[in-house]
Amino acid sequence: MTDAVLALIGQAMQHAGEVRSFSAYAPSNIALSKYWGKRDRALNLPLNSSLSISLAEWGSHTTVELSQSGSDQVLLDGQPLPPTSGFARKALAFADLFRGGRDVPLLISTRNTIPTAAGLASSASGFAALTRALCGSFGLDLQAQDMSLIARLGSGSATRSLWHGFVRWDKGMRDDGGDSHGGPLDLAWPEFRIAIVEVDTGPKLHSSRDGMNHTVDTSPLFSNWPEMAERDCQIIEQAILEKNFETLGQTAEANALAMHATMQAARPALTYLTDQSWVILQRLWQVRKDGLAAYATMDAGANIKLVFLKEAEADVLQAFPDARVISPFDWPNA
Ligand code: 2P0
Repeated sequence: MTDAVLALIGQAMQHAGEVRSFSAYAPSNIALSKYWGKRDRALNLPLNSSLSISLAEWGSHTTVELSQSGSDQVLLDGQPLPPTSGFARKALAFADLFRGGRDVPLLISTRNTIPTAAGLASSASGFAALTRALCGSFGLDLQAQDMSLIARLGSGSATRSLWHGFVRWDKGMRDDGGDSHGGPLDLAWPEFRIAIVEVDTGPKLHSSRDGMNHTVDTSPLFSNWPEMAERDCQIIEQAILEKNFETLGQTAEANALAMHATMQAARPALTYLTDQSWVILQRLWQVRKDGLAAYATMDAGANIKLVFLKEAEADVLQAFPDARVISPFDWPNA
């Protein structure tokens, strides 16, 4: 089986020029309908499609250039990283896709604009920005859809970070992954809001990658997940197109809770949610009973993300004073 991404890069390389300095930006994203479980672990091919909202100015700025020192260097937020660190190793291994065995020492510099306190993993924006920067640096003229395929090899969630606004990642059917990429939903919803309610910013005990593989391998509830998640993805896409916020919110919250239920049924059990996460969820359900139209979604971490519309913003902030609100469409190209 030929990896579709390597074929794509190989083809584009035939027209590439000299390596030059190139800077790029990509936003982070939060899935409203989750990616959880892979049909191919090497290519990050998912068992189900997913749909996300990009986080506008919360993301990664990355510059790729030739390293003047003659050896690879990776900087994160201005600090040089040891080449053996997890982030440096992953970034350089990813750059090898473009170097194709040639001796091209690179300086890769990434700056994240996601507030550290928000505790959001940045692999989605990190690999999407790195893909854009590497393509620019190596002179590859690729469409966003093709860059999405490449970013997927770095991290599944990066597949969705090549665009602003709502993005759907179609799981695709092909074994080589050539049809498993993101694509934007052609619709702006300026009133749409997402807020992060911080719970715990400490390092995770289990990476998402290990967590999802463990769930697929051991959870008796997982067999129900791919079909249900595919259906949720469709329902949420339709709700967005109709601007039906209630259906969107209800489905997104149920989808996230179902994903966490598959983990809890894993053997041994896995949970990213803490007591405090549940306290926030209970508070949300109480204020919703009192009429607040806000819904929750949770990822492979303890933080709670709330989705709501502009008209509910003041009430959300009253109930959750520490929430950090993002306006995903308040961005020049969103
Ligand atoms: C998502 N998550 O759809 C889901 C929901 C976490 C929970 O994508 O192994 O870091 O690199 O493909 O992308 C996080 O998983 O995993 C993730 P890999 P990734 O956003």
